[in-house]
Amino acid sequence: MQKYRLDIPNISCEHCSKAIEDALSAIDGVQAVSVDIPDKYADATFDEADVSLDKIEDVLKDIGYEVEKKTMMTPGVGV
Ligand SMILES: [Cu+2]
Repeated sequence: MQKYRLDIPNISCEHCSKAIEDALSAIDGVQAVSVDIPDKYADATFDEADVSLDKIEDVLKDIGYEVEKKTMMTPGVGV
């Protein structure tokens, strides 16, 4: 399992948060999504056997959100 924090500068409101959560939750392999509106990031937890970070970025791009920076937040290897 991998967890990444994705900085997305154009997150601005509840609507953005909902759109991102819905789009990412619909992807096979994505386990958890949480969006922070004031700090403009989304945390995504996913199984890298089912989905790649590239795919997640593509889906975000399709709905109008460009990922500016990715930070690995995975708590431990093999978790
Ligand atoms: Cu918005």
